[in-house]
Amino acid sequence: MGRFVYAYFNAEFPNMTLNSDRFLADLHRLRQFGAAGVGKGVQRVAFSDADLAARDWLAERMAEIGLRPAFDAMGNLFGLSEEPGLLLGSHSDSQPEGGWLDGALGVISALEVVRAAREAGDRSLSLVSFQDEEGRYASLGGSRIWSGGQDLAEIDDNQATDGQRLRDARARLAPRPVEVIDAARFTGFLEMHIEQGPVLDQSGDKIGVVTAIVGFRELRATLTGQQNHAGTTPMALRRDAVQGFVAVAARLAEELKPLMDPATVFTIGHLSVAPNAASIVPGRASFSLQWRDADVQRLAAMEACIRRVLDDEASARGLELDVGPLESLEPVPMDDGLHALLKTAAEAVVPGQWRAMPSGAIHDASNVARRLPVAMLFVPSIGGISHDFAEDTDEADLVLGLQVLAKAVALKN
Ligand code: HGY
Ligand code: MN
Ligand code: MN
Repeated sequence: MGRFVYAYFNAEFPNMTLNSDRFLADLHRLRQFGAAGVGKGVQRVAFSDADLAARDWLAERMAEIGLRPAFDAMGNLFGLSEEPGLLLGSHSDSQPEGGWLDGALGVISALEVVRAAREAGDRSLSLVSFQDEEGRYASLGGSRIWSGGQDLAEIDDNQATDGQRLRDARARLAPRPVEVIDAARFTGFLEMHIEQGPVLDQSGDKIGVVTAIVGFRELRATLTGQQNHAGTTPMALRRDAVQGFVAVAARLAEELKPLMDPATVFTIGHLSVAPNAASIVPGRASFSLQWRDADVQRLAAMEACIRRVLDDEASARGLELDVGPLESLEPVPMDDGLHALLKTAAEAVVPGQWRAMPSGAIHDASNVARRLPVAMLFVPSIGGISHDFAEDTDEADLVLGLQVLAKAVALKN
């Protein structure tokens, strides 16, 4: 696969040469930071050694092309241009068992487009790698704080599942200087991402132009009973936290159904049992409850059902119930103007092989939309797999996505 030339649509920057070899080489280089498992998996959770090393590498790439690398207090890394203009990017942290493209594709495609644009003389494009999009401390944490969705002080004591607090993780940024990055310097945000679902893979379409990003709700709950001997404690006297969890999970599987439509999702993805020993009646069960939909009424109805079932089962079993703060993101429509640019660009690059579609995953664009017009495009995920070491996309499809992104930038500029 070799270079191809991409023409800007304005006389000022006659030709932009995207280099697909360079783009793919950078993607594979980023994958090395936290490379794990078989194939192309990564473990690059927010503020880990691998994550910080990857950010330092990205900062060097940004400086190399004349951008000013700048961290903010949440560890978001920006590559700032001399002139106002579009912001391109995504995130470079990963899930605990993640794929090589989730977030990374958006950052590296942005790097290639900005680099090629600067080589053609355009100094208006900036790029960003947001921090903690994967919610190790707070879902979409970096872009949430940057966009003013919450104050840093509200989440600084949040703990990762290993107990580390965000404030202690952020301390690992030192001695890197941090600064406030003003959204006013940007005119809009474009994010390329893998679909992370089956739609493009099954349809054979090459590009998804996102119409809207779903709404998101998450609660963390803990049921506390009585830890005791598994042999001598009669069943009738037990206050077993795991049995309480099992009852909650079983009831929600039934009672949420009538509230959901085919696109609604509900996930219990995290469960920890204490003390987690075969001969001890478990005293504590902590778990996550996460649900997503495009309709806020439906999200609210599901929340009411979840809270009711938690209360019912805790009191029926004499268990203490602690429920953490609700994490929420409202459904976000894409900016009409930028969305139209992406559709025009997709039709130019892959005529008839693209579709407009909603995003079932949440993305940094959900937060950035508080401050800027945003739009997103997807490339296919093989087998619809993501948040797994096996996540992958054909390199030819990655390059098509890069072309569409560059085309949209050319149309915008
Ligand atoms: O969960 C999400 O949708 C995103 O991949 N963090
Ligand atoms: Mn992502
Ligand atoms: Mn993800």
